[in-house]
Amino acid sequence: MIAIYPGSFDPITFGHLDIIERGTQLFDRVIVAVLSNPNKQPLFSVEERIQQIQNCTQDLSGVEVDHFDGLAVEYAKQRDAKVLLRGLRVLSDFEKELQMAHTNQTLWQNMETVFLATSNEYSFLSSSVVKEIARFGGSVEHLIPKSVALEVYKCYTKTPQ
Ligand code: COD
Repeated sequence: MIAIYPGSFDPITFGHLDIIERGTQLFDRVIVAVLSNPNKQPLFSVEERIQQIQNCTQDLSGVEVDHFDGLAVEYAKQRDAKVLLRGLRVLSDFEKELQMAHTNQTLWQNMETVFLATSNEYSFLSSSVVKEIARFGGSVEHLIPKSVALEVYKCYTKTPQ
């Protein structure tokens, strides 16, 4: 079975990678799908994010990285996938994610959403937290892969330590 893991991944974090890795234990293929028309201005272009995710998942079998525009449900139909994979960290995630899952089911009744609970150590982690720390000159190498951290530092002109 194919699962789509849609998201912004701006940038990819160890929390995302944990969900992808665990997803590969459950599904034949996990398609990591980067949204390419976000409302907010991303730090990295879609191409940069795809490259970053590909580099970080190259040793995992059953992972594909792609991008999509518009509705996740339409993309899932195109890719012949009936599952959206999502991660849950805190109660506020649950409220937002449940609303999205219900909305998606009104758009396509076959669309199932599978939620994976975050691993404890990543329950606080988001791309926004990473950007906030880096913006103020802090280190983020414990939160995201080193190669991605170097690119994040470049955006904020931080010299790696
Ligand atoms: N641990 C576990 N899970 C995590 C962690 C962590 N530390 N960090 C993030 N996650 C999970 C998030 O909960 C989410 O499930 C997923 O990883 C991706 O997270 P982000 O932040 O990179 O991406 P989002 O949540 O901003 O992505 C939102 C979408 C792009 C998927 C959504 O807006 C979308 O589908 N847009 C297309 C339009 C559409 O179809 N909308 C829905 C119907 S209205």
